[in-house]
Amino acid sequence: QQLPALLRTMPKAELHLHIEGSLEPELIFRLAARNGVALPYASVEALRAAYAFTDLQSFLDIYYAGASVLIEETDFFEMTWAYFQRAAADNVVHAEIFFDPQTHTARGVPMEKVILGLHHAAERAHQELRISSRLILCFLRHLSEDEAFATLEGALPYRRHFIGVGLDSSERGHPPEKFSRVFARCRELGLEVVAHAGEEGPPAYIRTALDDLQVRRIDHGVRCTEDPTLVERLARERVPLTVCPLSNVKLCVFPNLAHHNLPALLDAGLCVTVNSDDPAYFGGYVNQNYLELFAAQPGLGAREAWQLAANSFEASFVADATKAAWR
Ligand code: ES4
Ligand code: ZN
Repeated sequence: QQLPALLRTMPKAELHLHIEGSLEPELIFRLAARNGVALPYASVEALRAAYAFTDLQSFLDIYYAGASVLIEETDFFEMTWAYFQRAAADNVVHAEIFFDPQTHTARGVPMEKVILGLHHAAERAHQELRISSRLILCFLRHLSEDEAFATLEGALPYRRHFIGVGLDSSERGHPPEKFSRVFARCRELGLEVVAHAGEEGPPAYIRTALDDLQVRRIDHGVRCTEDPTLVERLARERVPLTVCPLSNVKLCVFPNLAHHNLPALLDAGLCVTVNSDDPAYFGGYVNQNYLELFAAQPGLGAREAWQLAANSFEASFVADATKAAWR
């Protein structure tokens, strides 16, 4: 079996990973006990049994409940360090990691504990695992733009610890343009900008993410194929899509991996990448995404594997000089 070995061992970048989505049930229960947080689930098994999602919102409800056990800086550190060890096992050499500060600050956790916990894990991963990484602060789109501005304000003392901002949480009814002003401010500050769009939302949300937010990448974006003119634009402008195959199946965006449109996106000449999104909830880390997708799609082979890995580096926010050194 040469193809699985190639998928496992090829160096790759991961560009769409919510760190709170890497919290495994065992760690959730350990932190709940340590912090005295009550969980609405009796056991690890009962929690795992609840991971049967019907759409994005049914997942988010459980994801925010899981994140409620994170209180101290060391909790954020332990979660992030556990992710980096998994990433190293998957030959991830570079990771751009989303975090959702509002999920924590709303519970009274100081911004400093969130960001420094993540940052110290990233430093250790660089030293001990040789993984480079960057942090991307996500605004929760079901909250207001004013709350996003307040979150940005609270994070600016730690500006040097994150390279960009993103937009996540409930997509339908919360179009990108709701955040036009705060994204304009972020761009002025020199932050990279990305947004989830076209996961559950319509292709129109991908357009407004590009036009109104001026994003550099689209997270998910799989519904672009409903609008051929938009697909042409994404190809022409080489806007990367950070696609998450197992996530899309778990959230019922596609019925199974054999029906996933990633091959069509590649054929259309898009800069598609493969990522894990919320690996503790969706059935596996990045290599599992590659392995299951390639197993389900006979048209995907070594050529496409190399293309996807190359795309992951092309789409990353590291400087071009670093990209040249990777080659
Ligand atoms: C997310 Cl899969 C997904 N979509 C939107 N927001 C999210 N936050 C964490 N996972
Ligand atoms: Zn996501």
